[in-house]
Amino acid sequence: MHSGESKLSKHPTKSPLEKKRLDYEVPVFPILKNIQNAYWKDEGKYIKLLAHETQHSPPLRVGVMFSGGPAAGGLNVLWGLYKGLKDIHSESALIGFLDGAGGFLEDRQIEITDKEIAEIKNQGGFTLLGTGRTKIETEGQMRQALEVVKKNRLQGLVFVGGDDTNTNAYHLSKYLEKEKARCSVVGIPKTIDGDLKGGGIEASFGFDTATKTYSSMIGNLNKDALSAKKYWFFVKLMGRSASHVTLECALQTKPNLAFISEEVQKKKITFKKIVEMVAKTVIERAEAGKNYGTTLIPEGLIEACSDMKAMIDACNTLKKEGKSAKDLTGEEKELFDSLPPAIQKQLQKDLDPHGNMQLSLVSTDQLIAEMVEEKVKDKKGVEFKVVPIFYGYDGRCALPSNFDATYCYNLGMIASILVRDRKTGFMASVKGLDQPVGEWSGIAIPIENMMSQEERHGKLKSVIAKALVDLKGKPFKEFSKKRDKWKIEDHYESPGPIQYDDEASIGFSKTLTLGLEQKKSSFF
Ligand code: FBP
Repeated sequence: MHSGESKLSKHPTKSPLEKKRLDYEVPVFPILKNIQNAYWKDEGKYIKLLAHETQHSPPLRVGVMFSGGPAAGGLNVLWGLYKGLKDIHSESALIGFLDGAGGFLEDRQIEITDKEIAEIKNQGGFTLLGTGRTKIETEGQMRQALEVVKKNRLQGLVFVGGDDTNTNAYHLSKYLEKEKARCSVVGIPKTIDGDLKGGGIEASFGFDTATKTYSSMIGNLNKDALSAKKYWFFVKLMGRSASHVTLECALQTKPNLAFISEEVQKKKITFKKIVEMVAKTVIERAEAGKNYGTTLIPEGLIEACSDMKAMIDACNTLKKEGKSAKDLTGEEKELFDSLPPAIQKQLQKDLDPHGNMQLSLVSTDQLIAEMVEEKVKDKKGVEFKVVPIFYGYDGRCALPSNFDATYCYNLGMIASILVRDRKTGFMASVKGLDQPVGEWSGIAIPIENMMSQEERHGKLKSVIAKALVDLKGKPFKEFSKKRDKWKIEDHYESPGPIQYDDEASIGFSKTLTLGLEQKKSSFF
């Protein structure tokens, strides 16, 4: 057994606020206060925790790993899982695999004990274990996984990740079942992008903290725009496929412009048209004496534009064939050649492990800025000075909001009960997130129910589809009703930094997206 050195020891210091956050007592919903009384009731589409008579369980050995981009609250999943396992039996053990599935397959691990837990409570990042984007997909990787499970005598394996991770967790659960490994595989819904939801998952963790962090900074930019009155702030926001982050930040801060990739794609808006739309607003605001403003741009926007998408797809295909953008032809070549050299370079970077272009590394903010500048430079009265900004990595590892800290701790505890009761292929979830914690219910969703068929690498595969912004949903409707007013008039709002103390009001506030979505009647 390889054992990894705890990464914590390399970061022994904490700021006063980080120290204070160690003492934040996370509330749990009532059933978790006495975990030994909890049992699962089948509700058809999901199973629900209810209280019953006490059950005793032998000690459990459980492995856990993070996967994909970090998201605030992940360390509280470890804390909740550890607490749940110890409540089930004081001799239970939690093994943390290092650097994601890559470290798991190589059996690089640490045992998580009271010492580690004392340091990670309510802290930001995935620091204790690290994370990675290795996937467990092939037959060979499944076999390797089985060996690690057997070697460590694991009764449970908890995957903290997004749609892809949970998809693979499901396939692994089936494989382990087939091999009679008696190890439960459980998923925890994580991603700041907010695109793992639906089917009983109300929100992925990390979205709350990330959007509050970005909105706080966008709010500051709004006030700067209105004070100095000389800059346009073009803010690119993370969210590769879905624009939930941009939509939430727009609702929180009321910028002059915000694009939603799903709408752009549906209306088949070209990149050229986007540039024209921004230029038009810049000119109209200049006519109103306002040579300043804020614009929000989702990371996935360039892929949502039909012309850019065709060019990016052509670049990806060439890359997979060992060729380069020099080999582009026709309209794709024309578009590629019209882009600034810095952007051309970014578009030619290596693909990510999913075979996608790394959009977080493409400066769409800069690109739109340069193209708009070209369009408005000779217009009378327009003084266009633009500051391109990217908010993404800045919000993934923030100190978790009270909401994420609490949600994650509760999710970790729910996962421990799933393992105890040998439930495999389930994702832990909480129902009633828009309600006070005392009214939350612990549920678990069979991952199989979330699966649909998608073409991956030319073959049909069962996967969890990403939850994109619903253009008929309340959050988008609210935005589209108000956005025209925000364009020329200044309705800027500044939500300020995340609050930790004012528990009753601001401290436990949820995202506007969650509030608006939960107003709808049906849960599924
Ligand atoms: P996950 O889906 O893994 O949570 O990651 C989401 C994300 O934050 C995207 O918005 C972004 O495209 C991606 O991570 C970039 O990640 P990295 O540069 O760390 O690979």
